[in-house]
Amino acid sequence: MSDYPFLKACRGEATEFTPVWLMRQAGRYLPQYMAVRSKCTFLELCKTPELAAEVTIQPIDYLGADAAILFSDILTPVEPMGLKLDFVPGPVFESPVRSMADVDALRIPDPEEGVPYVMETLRILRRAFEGRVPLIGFGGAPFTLACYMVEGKGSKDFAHIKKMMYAAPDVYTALMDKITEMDRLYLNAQVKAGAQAIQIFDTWGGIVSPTDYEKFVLPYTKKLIDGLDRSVPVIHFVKGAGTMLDLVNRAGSDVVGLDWHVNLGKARDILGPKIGVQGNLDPTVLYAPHAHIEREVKRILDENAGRPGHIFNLGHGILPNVPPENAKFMVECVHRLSGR
Ligand code: 1CP
Repeated sequence: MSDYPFLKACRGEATEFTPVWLMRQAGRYLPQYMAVRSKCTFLELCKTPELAAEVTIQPIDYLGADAAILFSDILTPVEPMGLKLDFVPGPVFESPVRSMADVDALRIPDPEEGVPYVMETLRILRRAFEGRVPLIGFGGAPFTLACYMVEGKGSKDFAHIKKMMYAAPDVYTALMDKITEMDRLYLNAQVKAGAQAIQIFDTWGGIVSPTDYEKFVLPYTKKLIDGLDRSVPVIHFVKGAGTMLDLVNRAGSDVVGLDWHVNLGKARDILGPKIGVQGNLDPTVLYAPHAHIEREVKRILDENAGRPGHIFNLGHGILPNVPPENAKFMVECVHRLSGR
């Protein structure tokens, strides 16, 4: 089933309409999700394949999105490395990684043993979706995973990870090497379990200067992508990287994710005709009246100007309290306005 519009667009082939899905399309804005989530914790949900599969399917049924994304978190595979993880609701590591001894203590488990529930969820989903929508697996980019592992939680200034980068480069390098290897095994195991595309989320890749991105972030993402099973397309999303798309492109993905700080047409000119793009609607637009949502969808489609290799998406995850019907209307607009 390689002729799903989403997969064709990933490969740069022409499609009858522009495929669309939403980052974080399963989640708190959907009452169906809250009904399942009210009976267990977020981690229990991720670790129970039948429930994780159920909430993955919800936005496909409701929104009519053209691709499904595994329900999990970028941090689930970090827990079996030996770091106790909690969500409150953002992720928290009890003992952050700060020294070489901390790095040495991290394990690189076989994904089928470390995160069997992720692999089982993918197998259930592949059976459930066959002939309907393709299934996206995902992971965090090494740098974004390192941000959480070193800070211990989200951060505004990321002082701990930057301090490690600048003042203890040997510790930073050892940590990044270990995370990159874990990620490579994890994502390849997802492909083996049924993922038909892989998305790499580098949510914090844009917090460093272009010079530091090239030195401290890019080499690891590139090494990761070079080591992936390329029988499936790879999407690489770096938030806040609009000024360094040439560097992001060097990591070697098939598709580059775009946030909303960059003009899609200009981004495509920088990336070149062989690279697909995914994005780039400002997520807050889903709070706007329908007429405004429709104008913004049209503007982005116009910026793409019919070039093949465009996947419509938000520029970052869907926000809480978005009216579900606005998300559904957005998907409808993309299909209606791009139909050719
Ligand atoms: O209580 C709850 O229900 C938990 C909320 C929640 C959910 C629904 C978290 C905690 N993670 C998720 C699911 C999730 N996370 C998906 C699901 C698949 C989908 O429908 O798209 C995905 C792809 C992620 C990936 C993820 N987690 C990223 C990368 C993408 C992004 O949004 O930037 C990041 C940075 C995380 C960390 C994380 N997990 C949860 C929260 C609230 C956060 C963000 C914390 C922060 O801002 O630092």
